[in-house]
Amino acid sequence: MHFSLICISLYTIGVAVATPGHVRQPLTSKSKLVARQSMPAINLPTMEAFDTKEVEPKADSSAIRKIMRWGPLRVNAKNGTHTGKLDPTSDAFSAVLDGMCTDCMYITGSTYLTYANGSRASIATGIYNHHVFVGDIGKKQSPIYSCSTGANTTTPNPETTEAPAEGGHADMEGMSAEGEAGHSHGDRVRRDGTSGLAVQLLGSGDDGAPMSYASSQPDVIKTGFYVGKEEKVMHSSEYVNYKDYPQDIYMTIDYEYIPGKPEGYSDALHSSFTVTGCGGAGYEPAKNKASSILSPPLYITAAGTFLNAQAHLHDGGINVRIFLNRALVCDSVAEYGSADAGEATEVGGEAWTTIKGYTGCSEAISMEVGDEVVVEASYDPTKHRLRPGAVDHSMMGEAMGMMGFVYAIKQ
Ligand SMILES: *[C@@H]1O[C@H](CO)[C@@H](O)[C@H](O)[C@H]1NC(C)=O
Ligand SMILES: *[C@@H]1O[C@H](CO)[C@@H](O)[C@H](O)[C@H]1NC(C)=O
Ligand SMILES: *[C@@H]1O[C@H](CO)[C@@H](O)[C@H](O)[C@H]1NC(C)=O
Ligand SMILES: [Cu+2]
Repeated sequence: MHFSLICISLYTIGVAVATPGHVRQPLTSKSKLVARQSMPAINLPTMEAFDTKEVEPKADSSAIRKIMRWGPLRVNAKNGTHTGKLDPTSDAFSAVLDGMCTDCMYITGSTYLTYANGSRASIATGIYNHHVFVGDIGKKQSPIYSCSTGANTTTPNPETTEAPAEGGHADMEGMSAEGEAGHSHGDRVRRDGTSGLAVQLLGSGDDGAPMSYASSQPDVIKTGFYVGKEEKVMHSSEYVNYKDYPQDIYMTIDYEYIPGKPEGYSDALHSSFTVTGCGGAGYEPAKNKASSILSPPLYITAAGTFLNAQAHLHDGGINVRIFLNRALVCDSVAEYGSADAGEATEVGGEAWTTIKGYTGCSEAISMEVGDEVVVEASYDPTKHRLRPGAVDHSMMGEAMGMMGFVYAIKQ
């Protein structure tokens, strides 16, 4: 199981092609779709790689593995001025990443932060990786499921898009839906495959595990994310500096790919189901007792293979389960602890454990058009306290219950 679903991984990023300035994408009657961040693709600078190292592949022996870095990216002192949008204490960066392969099949990749000398920048050194989103500009996607409410999603990843706003800056005004201001996902923007949005390819947040398109059952299916020759790979990220001096860091991507469109591999993408169906992803769970909620039925609209599933919950969450035609097919359980040495485990004087990972479902599951999917998310704030809103810089106390997964549409 090498798949990480993180808040930002639920995004596609709106890269404005024909929509200058802040744009609120069209709302459907059943969904709260709110524009978030913008990034005119046209103005996105291209950043050359600082350095590149080729190392032995781990996930697929036929792949090429590279560790590439971009920077320096200056993250201002805690008491300095900031450009972040999803978190007002963070600094935001975005660029087309020169050197990332195109006309190639991405197998796996992780993103993390380093200093010039290669050592890690992390909470332990005063740097919080709010998120790194690595996207494919130009990738076309078709929807894979619709909501029973009648509003077909127009994206296989209906969770969120960051929609275009001026100068690559997110618009706080767009963040009020579902009460999750300051949190990096949950709202959704309609997209239609022709709008020039960036589709998520790789990425990570503070739980920084790799995102893998590689099937654990290569005899059943081989999967990867194909980036076309005319497409571009970009990043959009935010970091917080807890030190009172600026720090220069390097956005680092460790990834494996196979050049071209390798024989026998299916093109897969990252998507997610949420218990809120087609609405915003955030909701308020019961505060003083265990509770579960079920999504409305979702219906598969593109036959394919579901694999590498992993939950996304907030603290207090227990598990997310997927029922396919009423049968339990995946149960992804949160694992609590301290994610990292140096991670704050005390908030407002109270001990607090945080989700450090999840068990996942790597098995390839075939889904047919018309299949019914129901998502269930369980919270138990008596076992693990909900994430405190005001204290944590990035999250409100609200819950999310999502299952992220890789999906290879049958050709
Ligand atoms: C931030 O704090 C440091 C250390 O106290 C101080 O030297 C610096 O001038 C402060 N910067 C601003 C912009 O206030
Ligand atoms: C690497 O650079 C960072 C930031 O400048 C510094 O704090 C750290 O001590 C350096 N590590 C080594 C091994 O030189
Ligand atoms: C949603 O999509 C499915 C499959 O493409 C189609 O059969 C159905 O009519 C659509 N529903 C709406 C409300 O557009
Ligand atoms: Cu979340």
